[in-house]
Amino acid sequence: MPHIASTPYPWPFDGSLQRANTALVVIDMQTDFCGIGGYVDKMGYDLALTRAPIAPIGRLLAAFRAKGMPVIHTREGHRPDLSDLPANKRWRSQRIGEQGRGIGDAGPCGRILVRGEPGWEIIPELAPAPGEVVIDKPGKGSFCATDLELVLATRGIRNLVLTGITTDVCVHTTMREANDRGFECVILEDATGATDLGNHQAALKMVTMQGGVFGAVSSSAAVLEAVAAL
Ligand code: C5J
Repeated sequence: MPHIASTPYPWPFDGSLQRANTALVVIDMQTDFCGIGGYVDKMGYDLALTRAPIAPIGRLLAAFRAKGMPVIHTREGHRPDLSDLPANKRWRSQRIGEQGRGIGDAGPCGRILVRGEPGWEIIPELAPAPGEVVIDKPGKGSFCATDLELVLATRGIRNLVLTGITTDVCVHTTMREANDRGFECVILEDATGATDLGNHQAALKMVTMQGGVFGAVSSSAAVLEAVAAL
């Protein structure tokens, strides 16, 4: 049975690793999270940490596309009228970096995390290919207020290979939401990144507790090897 080498168990749990039932999920690889002048940059965090997964994700995208396997991208962002931006989310975002400038406000890459603005776009290196699903989400998780679950059910996708940024926020929230819905998840240590290295490492460690409480942890190399054999 095909497996991906991972911790704390070979993934997926039952060896049902097939081209059709396994999707690469690329979370929030947007300029606002990893580009110069974007939200994370203006908050003062180290962009090298959130840019680290770009090359591994690029290799994974090429491999999944070559095998005709499903690829799903997500974007965090809000309507231009901010009607889907909770007041507390906006208020908190204005407390860090350039004081008073947070989600919805104008920045060097347009209005921060607002749909249609340059900073909200997925970075060109990892741009979705024609036909790939793009999920627009107002929250940290990819299932809240989106049609992701319906898309996965319609396509018969059960296994999710989770990549993107940030490990401890949107990737972790998505992994928890997916796990609770019965999806089999693996998170890739070198294809994710956080605004803080310690948080990245802690988020990965959390997954491995209790026999794999949310799924498993692996690497892009292990996934590439398994996908090549499918
Ligand atoms: C955050 C994300 N950290 N994509 N978003 O606000 O992780």
